[in-house]
Amino acid sequence: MSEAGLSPLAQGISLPVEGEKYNSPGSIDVIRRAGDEAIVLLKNDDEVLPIKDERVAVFGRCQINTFFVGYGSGGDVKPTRKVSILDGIKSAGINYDTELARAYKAWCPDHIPDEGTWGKWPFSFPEMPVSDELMQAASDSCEKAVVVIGRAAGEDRDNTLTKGSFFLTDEEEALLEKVDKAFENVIVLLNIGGPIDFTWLKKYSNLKGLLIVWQLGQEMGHAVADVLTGRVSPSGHLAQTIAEKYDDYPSAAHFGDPDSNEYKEGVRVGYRGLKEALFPFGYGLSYTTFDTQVLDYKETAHTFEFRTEITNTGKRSGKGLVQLYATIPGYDFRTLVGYGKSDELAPGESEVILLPVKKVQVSIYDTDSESFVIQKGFYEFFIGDTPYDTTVKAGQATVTDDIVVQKCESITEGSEKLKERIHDRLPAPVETIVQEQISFDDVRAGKYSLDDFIAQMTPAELSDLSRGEGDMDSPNAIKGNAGVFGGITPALKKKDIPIINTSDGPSGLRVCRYSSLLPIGTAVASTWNRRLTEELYSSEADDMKHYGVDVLLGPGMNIQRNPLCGRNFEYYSEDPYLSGMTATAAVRGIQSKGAAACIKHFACNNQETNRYRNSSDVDEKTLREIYLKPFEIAIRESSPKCIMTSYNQINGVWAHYNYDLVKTVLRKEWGYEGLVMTDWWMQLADSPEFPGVKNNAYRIRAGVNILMPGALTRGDVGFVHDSDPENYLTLGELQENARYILNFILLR
Ligand code: BMA
Repeated sequence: MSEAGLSPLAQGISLPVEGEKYNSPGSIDVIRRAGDEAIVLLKNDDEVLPIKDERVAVFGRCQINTFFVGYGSGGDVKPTRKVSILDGIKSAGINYDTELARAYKAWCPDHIPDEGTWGKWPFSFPEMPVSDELMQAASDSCEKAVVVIGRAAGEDRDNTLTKGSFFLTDEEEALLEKVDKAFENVIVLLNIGGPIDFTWLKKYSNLKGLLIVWQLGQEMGHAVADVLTGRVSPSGHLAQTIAEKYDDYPSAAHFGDPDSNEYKEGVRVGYRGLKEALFPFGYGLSYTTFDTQVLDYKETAHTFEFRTEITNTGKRSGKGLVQLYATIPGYDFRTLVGYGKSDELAPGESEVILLPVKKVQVSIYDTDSESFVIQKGFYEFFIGDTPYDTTVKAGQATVTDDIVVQKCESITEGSEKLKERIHDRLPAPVETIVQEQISFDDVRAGKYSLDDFIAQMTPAELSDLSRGEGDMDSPNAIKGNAGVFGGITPALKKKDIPIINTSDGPSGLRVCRYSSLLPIGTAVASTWNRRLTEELYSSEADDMKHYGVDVLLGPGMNIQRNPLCGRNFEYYSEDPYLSGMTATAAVRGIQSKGAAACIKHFACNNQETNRYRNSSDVDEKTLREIYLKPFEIAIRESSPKCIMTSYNQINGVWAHYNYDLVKTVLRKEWGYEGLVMTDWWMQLADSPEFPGVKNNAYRIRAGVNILMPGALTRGDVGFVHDSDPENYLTLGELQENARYILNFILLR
């Protein structure tokens, strides 16, 4: 985003790193272990993997120019080191073709990939042509070939259906063809942030090994080598479907329109809309094999409980995964309702894994009754390696009558009903009863109530409290911060209200200091390991503590609706349950040391094209069962202290103006008490229900507490307020808004 007058960071310019080389204690180790467990083995014919003592020829320039993370606010992290795939192969002592490596090392510096500018980053890098002589020499001295293919996309940068983005380039295809002719054992490593085209796979008969190694952060090369050498058996499983071809994806025909996208596929996202796939959701091979039994199953008032046992039935140690799927009456697909990752199991070793399923997890949204209902009918549960695998029946249940589990209010009806709701629910103002001037410290000390304090605040002070200081990289916080709020004016400072600082991002702190670069979100989800995920993000919490960062703007957790979405690397999965549970673990890790997580982007931010203005047009059932569900799970399971509304519109209403999204669903139905902030900057608009109420007044009426980073530029009219709610924000609304902000600061 480049806007005259905004800070370099706000214009997407990465700022230089300062200060000492720092890695929080244990971060290097947990980042590597998360990388180890994220890698997904898709193909291993003739047990071509792991590499034993064979000599290996490594092709592909991304062995050197490895993609460690995607682009944008989630990728601008400055780690103390970045271990490339070749570095990892070398340090693991793999017997690799040094002549070939030398050729790549000589070629790459002369063909430095163009870094690009904000939103124009390269999806891929030019590939080095390999001469016949070099290929011959390599095949003469090596038994196996490894080919690294790299891709990246990001914020403001959706993938495109072109060669070099979703499709392979001619050079990449030529390289694969040459290698496939020269070697009998070919292994491909996909250094990617999300699914690409796989139609090329069947062309190469000697391609026996296929690994998605993702973008694994600073320790990437070591994690890749750990799996290549068999130091670790791969245990990653797909968090999204890999279809035969792009057009198979249920959203393929309704993605990427700059103005609006109707989610015509409804709930049929990913595996829910596909009877089969090239590599299904949940799929992942190991160097060993596992068998899972159901030891017992019982139904209680509110749960279905499964006790399972997973056994390593192979010859190598490894971690196994138990996935539990349910059939739900009325749906012709099975739904993920539980999963558990085992510890490292030696051959023959077993582990009992408990899978408690809350009955509400099999409820569906009934539009007529505006409620979540466990429908009467027959439910079956299966343990399987994908939603299509019904090998092991785990249990069944018959529900004799519909059970309403949550009464809701329709949030996609017209403006008139919304206007009534808003009118009926305007919060009453808080009267001033304490004459003595109260400070925020007095409230902290319990001398006065928060409402006593708020009652003494003027409308101007309340207004200033509801916005950030103005721009990113505030001088009042660590260099490179994303902006501050709280005591941002002399009047608010005088009241002892502290400054709260925010920083990106989900894969590491985006500050001008050395901090850990973690694996990307979808790689973390591919571990299917909640304990490890929590441990990983608690290492980022250490960085936050070390640098005094109050709020992490992450995790990003929108549903991966379509493989072209540029921010899929940051997000977790196509499945609401896996997304919600991974986010839950991440929030627990981030908040484990007192800092705040800010889950984002609420909601339906499923494409980057025209992200500030496009509208995600979604029916209510789909909205609630798929796109809001991960946020609901994370809020109910981990109480994130903040949530960020998304840039886009939802059914024509911007998220940061969406009363029903925030006050009806988030506050009223989910009981969320945390802080709601906008994404960075927001569009100006008049309220359709109250045309006199516009911009920040419209935002606060919708319940979005803080405008970040706060710039009152873009012609913002600021606040007006009166006791005339038809045309003005009321004092009660401003005070209620302040209560959420000050409660957040109190409870931080
Ligand atoms: C916006 C979004 C958010 C990010 C914020 C601050 O553009 O990308 O995800 O947290 O900027 O950098």
